[in-house]
Amino acid sequence: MPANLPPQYFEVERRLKTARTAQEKIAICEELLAIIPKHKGTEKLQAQFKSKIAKLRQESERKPAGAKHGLIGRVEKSGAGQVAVIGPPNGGKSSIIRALTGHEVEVADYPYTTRTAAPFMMPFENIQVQLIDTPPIASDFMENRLPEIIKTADTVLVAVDLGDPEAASSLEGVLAALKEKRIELVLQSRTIPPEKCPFLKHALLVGTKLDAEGAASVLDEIKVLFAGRFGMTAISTASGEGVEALRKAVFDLLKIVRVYSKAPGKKADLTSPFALKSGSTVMDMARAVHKDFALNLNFARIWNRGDHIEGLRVQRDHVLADEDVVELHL
Ligand SMILES: Nc1nc2c(ncn2[C@@H]2O[C@H](COP(=O)(O)OP(=O)(O)OP(=O)(O)O)[C@@H](O)[C@H]2O)c(=O)[nH]1
Ligand SMILES: [Mg+2]
Repeated sequence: MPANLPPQYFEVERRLKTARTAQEKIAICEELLAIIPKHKGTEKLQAQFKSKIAKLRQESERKPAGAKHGLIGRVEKSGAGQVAVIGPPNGGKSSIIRALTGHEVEVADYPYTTRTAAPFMMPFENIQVQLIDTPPIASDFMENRLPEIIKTADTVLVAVDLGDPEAASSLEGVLAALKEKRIELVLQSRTIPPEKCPFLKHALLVGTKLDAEGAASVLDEIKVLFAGRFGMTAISTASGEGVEALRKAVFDLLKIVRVYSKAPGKKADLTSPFALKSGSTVMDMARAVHKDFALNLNFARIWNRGDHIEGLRVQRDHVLADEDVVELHL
């Protein structure tokens, strides 16, 4: 079958011959990939460019100088939790982050727009959650340092492009690529034993481009195929549908409680909660406030407007609930 390449392809291809650095070559190959018409006759050519890009990326990452120039590495944690947003090329990862954080994250209609992992803060009520935008994962390629980022993140969002009729297989491709790195994404309600901690990660699927043609049926298909394996929510960053629900879903995925410290006789500062792991006790709260509190803690009193609790006296091992106001007594 003829490839039928447009004239623009040959113009860009000429630049490839004179490109010197790996980064330049990668950028040109990506441009070519975006130009190549997608049909059976160009499958081989597309595959050649994908593998060329993969090799160039590995080559450029091997050079120590690369690290100084923004290649990805661990992202220092900040805020109440760290969430890696991962997924296939062009799947809408950066758009999710842009919608949730309001930052000018780079978004474009060609694959491999995001080259390096970068953190952005998402406000949720009175806390900030750190979202990491990441380079894409394809079944045959993943940035060298991406597995480390996923392992250190608290939890994971996986973008699923609902505008792509092949979304299910590209999701399987992402999961398979992670499996090769011994990372398994699991349902958020599953308990992860401590010894499996960096390798098993709670994840939520985020269907993107809900406004795209055929999105509703792709969403149904993914829900059926992955039922029991993952929870799923869907958004359109174009119309704004589902964005606020996703913000809350990210908070729920993190499994944290927000608790406020209060001094006896004074009001609690409800603007700056401590974010503790769900299941944390009064003792954990005391440790977070100050080590002396933990050493000398006697009991605590708790208020919770939602649960109609008023100054309830509790012991050190009492498990805290979201929005508890805690008065520590030494
Ligand atoms: N119609 C529509 N298009 C969307 C939506 N979200 C993202 N897009 C488009 O999808 C394309 C890819 O979006 P990105 O957010 O850059 O995707 P990405 O996964 O970060 O892409 P890479 O970084 O290249 O892997 C862009 O053209 C976006 O405008 C949406 O909700 N609706
Ligand atoms: Mg991106």
